[in-house]
Amino acid sequence: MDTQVVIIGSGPAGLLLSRLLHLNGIANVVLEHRSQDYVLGRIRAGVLEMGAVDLLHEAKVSERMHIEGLIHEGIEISFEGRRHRIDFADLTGGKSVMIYGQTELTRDLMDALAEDGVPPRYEAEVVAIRDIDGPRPTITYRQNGEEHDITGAFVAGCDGFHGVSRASVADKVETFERVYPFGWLGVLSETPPVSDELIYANHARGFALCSMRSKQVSRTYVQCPLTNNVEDWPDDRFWDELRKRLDREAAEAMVTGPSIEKSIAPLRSFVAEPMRFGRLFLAGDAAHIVPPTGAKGLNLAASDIRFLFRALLEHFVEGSDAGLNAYSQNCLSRIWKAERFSWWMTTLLHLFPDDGPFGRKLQLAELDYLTQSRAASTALAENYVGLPFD
Ligand code: RFL
Ligand code: PHB
Repeated sequence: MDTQVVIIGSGPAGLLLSRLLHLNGIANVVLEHRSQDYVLGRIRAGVLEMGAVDLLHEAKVSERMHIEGLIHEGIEISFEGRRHRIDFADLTGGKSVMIYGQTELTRDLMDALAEDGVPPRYEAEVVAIRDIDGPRPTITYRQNGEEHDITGAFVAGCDGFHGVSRASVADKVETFERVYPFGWLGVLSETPPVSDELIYANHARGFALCSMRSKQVSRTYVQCPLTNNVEDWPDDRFWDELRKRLDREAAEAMVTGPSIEKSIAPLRSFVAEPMRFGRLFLAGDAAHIVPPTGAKGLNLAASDIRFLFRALLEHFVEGSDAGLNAYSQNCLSRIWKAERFSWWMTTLLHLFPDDGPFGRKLQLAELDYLTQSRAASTALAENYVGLPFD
């Protein structure tokens, strides 16, 4: 079989690219290793920048998001028993973020592709990518125990951090990495959120985050050792620990309930350079990872896709390769700024046991400065709502 663009992976990056290309008459096939239910069962991001919201609008999948999503014009930072609001609207000239779960966005994209008769091929694991320097790369995938080949003009490697795309060019990639000495234990529960906005808490016992998926569903996290398993954290222990890391008012307002989902995620900063290898383009988590503290992972995947989609359109419609040639550089310039911001927020808010009392004092001084200085608050707000998509 032959198509114009072969897309590996049906995470937000792959689905969004497929949808945008399809709407513009560019034939593509998405190959996804896992089942549709498995992909929809992964609980991940919840915060969208307006640049990502605009792209979903362009992809004609924003209707439900605009009804069910929540607009947030600020976040709260908690430390030393008090909460301080960072007012995005005031500090950035009216900007805000959208709270809408990655699961919902994924479902909207999958539904739209299925309705148009071009759904991803699920349970189709890509095992080899060949001839990326020739005119027609070949992708081999395994489905129902059989191997199939598909060729295309371009390959989009949207297969996440553990995918085959980056691995297939391992000898040509330069990587930059920082691994953090802790993880996030996340709990999804059918309980009303503690506050109307997200609370990011710095505490001597470790970081905590109170987020949400709706006015009835909470998503909460606590920093935990990497050696922990979810079995170490029965619901009662989780809620007790979270309560201890919040200010008294929030702790008292907290409504607890059984967890619907519970998982531990490691924290990592990672960038692969470049992002283009002949006719193979890496996008999203396949090329970079940020710790979730700045809520940037999904948003970076969306901005990569915006650059890649525009570049492919330019190639197929106008016959120009300028966008494809600039892809890696355009993406990386934005990615490194999000890497810096996510690293900074992680460093500011988590407990780093090896930093000792001096490190802790510096953290508290910086938090104090951040919440008192308009200039410092503005820098946080500007990055959190998202730097321009191009
Ligand atoms: P994905 O979503 O990992 O999708 C990759 C897909 O590729 C498939 N695949 C293959 N398919 C075929 N053949 C192969 N050989 C394949 N190998 C892999 C996989 O099965 C998968 O379906 O990558 P994508 O599309 O780049 O999307 C990235 C985002 O999912 C990720 O950056 C965010 O979830 C990160 N993230 C957050 N981002 C935000 O912008 N805001 C947030 O609030 C936020 N919170 C989070 C997060 C990530 C978290 N975890 C668990 C990592 C919170 C958490 C806890
Ligand atoms: C989430 O709702 O899952 C979430 C929100 C903000 C973050 C990370 C995760 O920084």
